[in-house]
Amino acid sequence: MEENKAVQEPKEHTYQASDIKVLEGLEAVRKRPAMYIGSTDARGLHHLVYEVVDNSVDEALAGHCTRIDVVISTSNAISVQDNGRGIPTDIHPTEGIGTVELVMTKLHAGGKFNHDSYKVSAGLHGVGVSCVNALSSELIVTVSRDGKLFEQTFRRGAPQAPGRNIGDTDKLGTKVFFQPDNEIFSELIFNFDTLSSRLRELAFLNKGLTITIRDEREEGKAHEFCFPGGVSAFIEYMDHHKKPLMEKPVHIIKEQDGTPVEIAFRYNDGYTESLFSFVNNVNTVDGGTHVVGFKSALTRSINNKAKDFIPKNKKEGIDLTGEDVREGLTAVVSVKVYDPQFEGQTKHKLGNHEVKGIVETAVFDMITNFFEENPAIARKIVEKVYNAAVAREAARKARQLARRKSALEGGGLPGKLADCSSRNPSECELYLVEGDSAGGSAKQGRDRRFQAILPLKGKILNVEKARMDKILGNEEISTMVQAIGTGLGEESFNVDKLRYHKIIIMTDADVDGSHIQTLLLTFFCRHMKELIDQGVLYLAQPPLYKIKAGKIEKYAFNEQERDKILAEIGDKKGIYIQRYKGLGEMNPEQLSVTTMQPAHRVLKRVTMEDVVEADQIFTMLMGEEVEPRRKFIEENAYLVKELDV
Ligand code: 28F
Repeated sequence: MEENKAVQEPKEHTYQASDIKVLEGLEAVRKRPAMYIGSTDARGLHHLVYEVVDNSVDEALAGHCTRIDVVISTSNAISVQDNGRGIPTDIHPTEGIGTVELVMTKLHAGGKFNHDSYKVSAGLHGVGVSCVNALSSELIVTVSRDGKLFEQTFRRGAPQAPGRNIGDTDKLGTKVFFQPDNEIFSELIFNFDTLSSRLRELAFLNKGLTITIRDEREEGKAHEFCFPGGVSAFIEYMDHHKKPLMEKPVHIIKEQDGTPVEIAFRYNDGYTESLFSFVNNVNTVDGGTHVVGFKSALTRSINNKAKDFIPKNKKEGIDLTGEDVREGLTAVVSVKVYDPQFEGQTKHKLGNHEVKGIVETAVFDMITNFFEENPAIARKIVEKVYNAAVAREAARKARQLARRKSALEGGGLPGKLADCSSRNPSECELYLVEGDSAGGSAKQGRDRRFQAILPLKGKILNVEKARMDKILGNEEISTMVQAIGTGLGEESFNVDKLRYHKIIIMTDADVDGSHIQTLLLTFFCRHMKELIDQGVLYLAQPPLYKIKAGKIEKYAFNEQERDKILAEIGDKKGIYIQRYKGLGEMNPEQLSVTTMQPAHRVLKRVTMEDVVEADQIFTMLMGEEVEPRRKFIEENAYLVKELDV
């Protein structure tokens, strides 16, 4: 056949049994992509990049790759390049197809023999780069190895031809270019910051590995990460808004019984605990045995040390609990496990029992040594923990007193709570309403069968800067905690006692309202994070505008909706637009219809998508340091359209 200059016809490719199996495998991925990458929205799209990068990180873990470069192209295609050994380009001895094709088309080929790499087999991670291939309209692998440049192209996972040498090179490494398939993904635009923050995390977790990202869609937009300090640098990054109690984080790097353990922690003068944990570089948001091991070793070693610094009589009856030793602590726990077993509905909790003991042993020894070598720091930590314990005891007594007091006054529920009649938590909702006037309207506009109202007067305490005893001493917070029913603090928080399966924050759409909203979110994030994880917490979305024209009366929740309604109405006479400054401007009926009735209202669920970022933002906005807050406001002020003055 005359060779067609325009398109290189694919050479005849004799399909073997294994090919059919491979195509069936990739077909399965294309049929139900969410089963493999979780979703086909922005999260799933970005997960493609992490799958490819994980293979390069694996090559770095094996000690052969020192650099990974990621590029976002103008067409939102991604290329990832590493300087590892390069995927072998021979014909695989047992599979009878090229090794490159094997890695790119076989599910769970995993890029390496699993017994010698820390591939994560559970959860969304480790489905293998073959899924990326199946979900890409085009994917090109280029391998530099044995002096040759080898390339193979795939379309929606199917090889277009056997791979072939296209030139010579003196480099080593693997490059994967892929264009996500617009037939699969609802979102096709990559977010630079999302990718950058995960790449930064990987650079912290793999000390010394250089990872770069460049965005060809925006000239000069690029980041480069390399942290010889590893997780210790991670602590300094997360804590840079906080005042440290000690100069350098405690950094533990140990291979305990064949399990690499890397831990860093540092105390600051605040009261909140920020603990992040990883298994094979995957963020275990719900902790697990590695975290339990770290916590028990830390508690034990500090209690041991306390005997040296706290006089017997002062120590009487005050034992330092896990909560006390973690006040003001920022820590990162990272372990590498061959066969990680994940638990929990989100697969973000490590279940391997043996890891608890491994981490506990590694940490206890190292902390005890550290305290021996740094008595001044040990003393500072013990004193801080002891004061936390004393404050906790005081808070416990305050709670007991309050409980006794409210018991004496009859009924454990706060007077200000307008409770609902239903006793079935799963259908009940609690509205936390800013101000008594809106509270009044909400009480009148609610469905009293399943909607409870708790008016909050003015600003609640900024818990970012407060210790537990002050938190519980705050009237607004203790009222809210009593209404919610779960109790507070590690010792007594019990999600089974939750009285409402929806907690809805309803504040004015002005500066004060958003301040109260942020204070409430800080409180829930710091002290009732499980409610956020369980998807219980929501933000009410009151309307911003009311548009009247004759008999027409419509509500708009943002400028776009307002303009759309105005366009629909056209240029009739007598159009009346009201911009709501606060909930109090609506009568109960309006508030009910626009913001409270399930049939009409819009609720925004609060999620802890990226705990590191969230932690940063809360610390910066609510913490002690003024400078970072000023900088943040300066940098983001342009986002504020209509500043209420
Ligand atoms: C941009 C994405 O995928 N890098 C990779 C390697 C290196 C080896 C390898 C990969 C098939 C089953 C062995 C090289 N030399 N970057 C990447 N780098 N896969 S993926 O081997 C896969 C073979 O197991 C490699 C010696 N051993 C392994």
